[in-house]
Amino acid sequence: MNIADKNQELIIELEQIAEVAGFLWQRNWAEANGGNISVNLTEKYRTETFTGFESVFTINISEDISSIDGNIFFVTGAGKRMRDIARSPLNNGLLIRVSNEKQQVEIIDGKALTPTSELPSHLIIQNFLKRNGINNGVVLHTHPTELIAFSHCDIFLDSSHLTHTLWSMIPEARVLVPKGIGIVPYALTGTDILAQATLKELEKHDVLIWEKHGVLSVGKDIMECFDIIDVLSKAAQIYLFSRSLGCEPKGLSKEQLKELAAAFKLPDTT
Ligand code: 2HA
Ligand code: ZN
Repeated sequence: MNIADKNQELIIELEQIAEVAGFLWQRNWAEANGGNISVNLTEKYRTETFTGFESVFTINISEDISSIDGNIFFVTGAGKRMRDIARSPLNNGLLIRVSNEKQQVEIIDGKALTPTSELPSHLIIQNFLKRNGINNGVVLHTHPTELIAFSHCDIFLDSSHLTHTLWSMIPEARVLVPKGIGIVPYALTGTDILAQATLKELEKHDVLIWEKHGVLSVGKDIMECFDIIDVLSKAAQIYLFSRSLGCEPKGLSKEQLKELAAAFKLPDTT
């Protein structure tokens, strides 16, 4: 049986995931198998459609993830392309159930795929989101060219400087990214070190740059997670275009940023 047949809410979520995967590819942020996605679908999945696990996949993470014990997720498959996920999410991603105690994920629907190489980061972050009251957590990781370029320049590896530079390029950046951008120092992809460093930054921010690698955003809605990266990418492009016109962009002034923060009732950190 196709697992989606009797799960209308699940189908809608999978369609949204597919749409965003297509955006990532169209934006040129998803070369080859770049990027990965997880979405907590526990509230959308109708357990009466469950017909048994296909297989299990052992995980090896130091963190306790008991907040998501028994939760059900869509995760992209290791080595799978966003452009293929856009066409067919369940042929290029998996439905999994987490077992904290057994240190494994049980595969509900996987077509013999392996979960994303960034599974440790995804599960630790999903556990953090759940603990903070977000039942339908989303973790979106992608490779936006301009933002990665910024992370190759020492001056922009300062979270406050990067945040203020990008906020000042376009008002929407200030409004859509009120907590600014965190920076995670370079660490090998797929490791617990990267996951732990990411978790630390998520205490303060909803969107992070993984130095010389990519961007990760979290939230409760996959479209919003995409929007946040999209607006930051636009801000980065404006900065670079101004520089290529031969000038250092003026940016919104401190007063203009303060005015925006007041108008949109944002925390005033300018
Ligand atoms: O899945 O982007 O970070 C490929 C990656 C790893
Ligand atoms: Zn990546």
